[in-house]
Amino acid sequence: MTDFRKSCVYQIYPKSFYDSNGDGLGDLAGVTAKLLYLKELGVDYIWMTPFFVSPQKDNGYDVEDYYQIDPRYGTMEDFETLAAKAKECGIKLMLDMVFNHTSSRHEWFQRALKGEEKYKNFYIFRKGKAPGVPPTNWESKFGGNAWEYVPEFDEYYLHLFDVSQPDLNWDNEEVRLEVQKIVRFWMEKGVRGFRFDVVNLISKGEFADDETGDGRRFYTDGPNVHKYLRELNEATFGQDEGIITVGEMSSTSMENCFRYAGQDSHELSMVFSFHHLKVDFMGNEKWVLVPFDFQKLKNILFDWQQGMAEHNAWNAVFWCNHDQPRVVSRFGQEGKYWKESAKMLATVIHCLRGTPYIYQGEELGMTNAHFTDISQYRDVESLNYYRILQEKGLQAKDAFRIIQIHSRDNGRTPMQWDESVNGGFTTGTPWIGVNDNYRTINAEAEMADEDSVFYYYKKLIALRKEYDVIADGDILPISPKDPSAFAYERRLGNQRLLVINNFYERECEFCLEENLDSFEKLLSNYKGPDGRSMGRIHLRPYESMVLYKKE
Ligand code: TEU
Repeated sequence: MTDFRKSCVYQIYPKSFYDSNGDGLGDLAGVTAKLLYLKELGVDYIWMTPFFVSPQKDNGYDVEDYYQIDPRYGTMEDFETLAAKAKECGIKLMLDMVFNHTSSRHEWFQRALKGEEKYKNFYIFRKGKAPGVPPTNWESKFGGNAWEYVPEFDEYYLHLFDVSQPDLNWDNEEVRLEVQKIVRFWMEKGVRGFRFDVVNLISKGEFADDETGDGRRFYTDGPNVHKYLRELNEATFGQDEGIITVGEMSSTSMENCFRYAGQDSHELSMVFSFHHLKVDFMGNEKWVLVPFDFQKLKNILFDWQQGMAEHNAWNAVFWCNHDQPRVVSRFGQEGKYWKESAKMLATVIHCLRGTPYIYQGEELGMTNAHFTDISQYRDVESLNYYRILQEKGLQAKDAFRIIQIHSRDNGRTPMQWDESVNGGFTTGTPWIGVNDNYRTINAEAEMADEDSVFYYYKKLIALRKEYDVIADGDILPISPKDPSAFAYERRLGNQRLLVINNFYERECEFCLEENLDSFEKLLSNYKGPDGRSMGRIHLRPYESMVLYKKE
């Protein structure tokens, strides 16, 4: 059985990974072509975001047919080749399953629209409160009211995301059986992992107006999520111990995650939660510009680390994915200390208790997009909010600045392979612009430099396999209120690991009740001697180190 505690998952956004046929879109054959790169990095799983047939309104998170590969990404044969070749490289596949909603083009929804009761009952149709007034005031995550009116029925359907993504009705057993069939189909194709998209939203509670918010309290971690997850587990992946699962949990609570990812709860192997990535929001409001709150970041990560450990539940740990800006631009820096800060951020995450996830390009220190015009953006959410912010009275340039910082497209620019045109991603016209810095930040250059961010990630992945304390140890924050340092200890029996990071460019002094000189240094982003002296350490800009001792 794979020990997912010692594993590392690498996320691929196929559309932006590698284009094998010059049409400007990455594809499955492109992933196959780069397997040796991933093997060199040392990852155990690749999670690929959806490549099923889809109108691509939300880049594949709007699924039209769960059993077919979208021709833009290739064929079933390409998938089978990828699965076979990945296996030869010792890499397992994790697929992304979007079951909270389908595309409005899915046959089920099309038949629902034709008035077939069976399929109307696959979705959530409700009468309005009054003529022209939707059933509730809930807001869609992509902006606007979450209900769309269908004149033929004089009813509305619920879409927590885009209007083209109607929510499925999980209270209908037929829906749950269809979902099981799909999971089994991909298990039979050799898939060894599943990521379930926004899976804590599948069970809606009461359909009532939210007087104080956007409605999320009614449908987040809803009444039957645990029950439905256990049912899915028992009927599908739970039959095979080697399969790992991760649930994407939107605005979840820790108490619920104890159960979603509890060792004995028979739901999922682990969870993604996002609270630590809202520290540059204003409350839940993402579309504002505020500096990140370092203290809050530490508090949230440490609370989750310790809480989940106490309840024998397991985290996925990560900074980046296809919905997030690039972490080096967000919490590190792109300037003089680009490399040091990228490595420091990697250390913070990879030594935590949980399974680390790397998002494509993160291991190269890829940065935000730096687009200069709204026409360069592709993401439905960014385009919607650019409009909404202006409707709310912002000047176009101010709305644009917010999009530049928070857009999901920051993470979706093509992977930078080499210094050739388009960073070697495609010989055609890329579907979204390549970041200009590909001439300096690219895989080829980093693989030729043993001091690169790439090799640093490789070392972190290997350390987790070598040192049980990283996979299995307890977690103890060190001086959690320190204004500059992000430091913690991992402990397992007589093994101790100290992870000390300066999160800022300013130098700092850090003190511990400990003789640091007695620890062996396993890894650092600076070469040569460091500033340790008994129980004190002087940390240089973004300095990061992993110290180890067996007592
Ligand atoms: O994302 C869920 C989600 O709610 C967020 O990450 C969301 O994109 C962000 O909060 C908006 O600010 C998942 C997928 O990862 C995302 O790509 C999809 O668009 C979304 O579900 C709908 O399927």
